[in-house]
Amino acid sequence: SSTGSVFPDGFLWGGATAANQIEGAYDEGGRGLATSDFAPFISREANRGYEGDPLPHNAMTREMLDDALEHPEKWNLPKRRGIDFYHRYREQLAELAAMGFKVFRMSISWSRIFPNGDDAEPNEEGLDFYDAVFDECHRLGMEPLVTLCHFDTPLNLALKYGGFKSRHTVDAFERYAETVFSRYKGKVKYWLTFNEINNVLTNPFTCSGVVLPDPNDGTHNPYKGDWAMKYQVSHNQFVASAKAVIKCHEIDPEAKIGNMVCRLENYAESPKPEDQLQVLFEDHFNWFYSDVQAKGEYPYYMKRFFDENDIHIEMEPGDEETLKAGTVDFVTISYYMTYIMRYKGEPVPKPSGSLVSAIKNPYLEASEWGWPIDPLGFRITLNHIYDRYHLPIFISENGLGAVDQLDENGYVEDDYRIDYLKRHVEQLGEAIKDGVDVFGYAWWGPIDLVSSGTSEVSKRYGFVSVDLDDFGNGTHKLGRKKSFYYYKKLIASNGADL
Ligand code: P53
Repeated sequence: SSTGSVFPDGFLWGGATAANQIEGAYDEGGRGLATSDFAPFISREANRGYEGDPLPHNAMTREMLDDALEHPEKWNLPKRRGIDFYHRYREQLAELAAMGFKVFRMSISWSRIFPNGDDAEPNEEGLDFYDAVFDECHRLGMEPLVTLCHFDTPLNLALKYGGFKSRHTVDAFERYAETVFSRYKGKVKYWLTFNEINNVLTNPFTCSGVVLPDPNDGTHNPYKGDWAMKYQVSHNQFVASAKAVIKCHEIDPEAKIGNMVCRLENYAESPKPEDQLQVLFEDHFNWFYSDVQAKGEYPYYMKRFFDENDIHIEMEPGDEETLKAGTVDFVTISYYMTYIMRYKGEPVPKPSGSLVSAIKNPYLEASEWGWPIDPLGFRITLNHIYDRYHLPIFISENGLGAVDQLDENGYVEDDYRIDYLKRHVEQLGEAIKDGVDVFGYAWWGPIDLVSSGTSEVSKRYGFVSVDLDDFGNGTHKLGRKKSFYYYKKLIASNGADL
């Protein structure tokens, strides 16, 4: 490897995005509506009000959805606008390439390809758009790493079938996956199936197209959720993911396909054995997702939870074989923070998604959104994952959302972001020295974009700034923050120059 660097040669440095958070143009190019087009803006003040209260931010009920469909003008729906990547991808990608990016993680908007999810033919204009984007990535020396479904199920599938509650949606997904694998064969080497597949537990609408009837019926509450439904949806998505893996290998044997989980690393609140036991329970709820996708079968530890909670997974004939045949080539995670566990007396899946641990870690500082900053936890989690699967790991997301005071050039001295990056890359290097096989690192939101949890643009992650506010005002002019130059130097030295 290059002088002074612990990172292997060819390490994929770069950044990650999602269609629903950057593209905009929600009603152009033949695109159909997606669940993400109904994720309302939630102000920082309102968001703060949720602290300690396990309500997901981007929950959408039937009632809210109907209202937003009928009176969109009453709602601020920033994911319809994104950062206008659809029209401005050339200049935006050029800025990322200027930092020396080797990889650009993005997602395809399913409803650009199949506007209703279950159309007879794909939308050629949508297919063309991604051809152009992938070509541009290659021209700029960046490998596209593409998520099939990142929180944006076609709305029609949500309304007609309850999204992934139904096997119809599984079939539609397989068809969509097959279509893009064939179309982009040779152009895309790395694929991911579902973004943060485990977030169905807290955000079934966003993640899986499940329209919830009523916010007070318990389905929104991660402690009291409708577990039977959520685990059935999980099963259906496991099958959909495995089918996509199988198709991908058939269509393009050169391509590699991975999964993506929101990694929840848990610490016990105290040395009390009961707290350790709670950690074990909570770990299981998180490992469950990567265990099924990486090992191809249901782990032993879920059976008791399912039995005691009257959860009966409906499997179709062949599902078990599909899961076994459709294991992923590599494992990917998002890593933002760690969580503290206190004994609850029974195994109860904890909140994930945009929800921070209810118990604060006194040893850690937190972001302005209350997300604890824990670089050592990154090293710990990487070792745990590698120990469990011995599969190559890609970091799909890691990053810091902050309020930036941008000057008239879109510049800000964002030392807080540099510090977060530096400390996490340091620990990534330690994990590699420990022997963990990591082949790439994608910073979440290398260009400012729309937040997933709250649809804020003012929760900025970027090294590149975008002149845009939470209400769609702004020129879209791009700027380079101090962190832009830091990351550029870091990449140029293959991680040696921190
Ligand atoms: P935002 C919550 C906690 C950890 C990861 O999140 C999460 C979420 C979802 O809100 O999701 C991932 O934008 C997700 C991205 C998202 C990013 O983390 O809420 O895959 O789409 O933007 C950061 O600050």
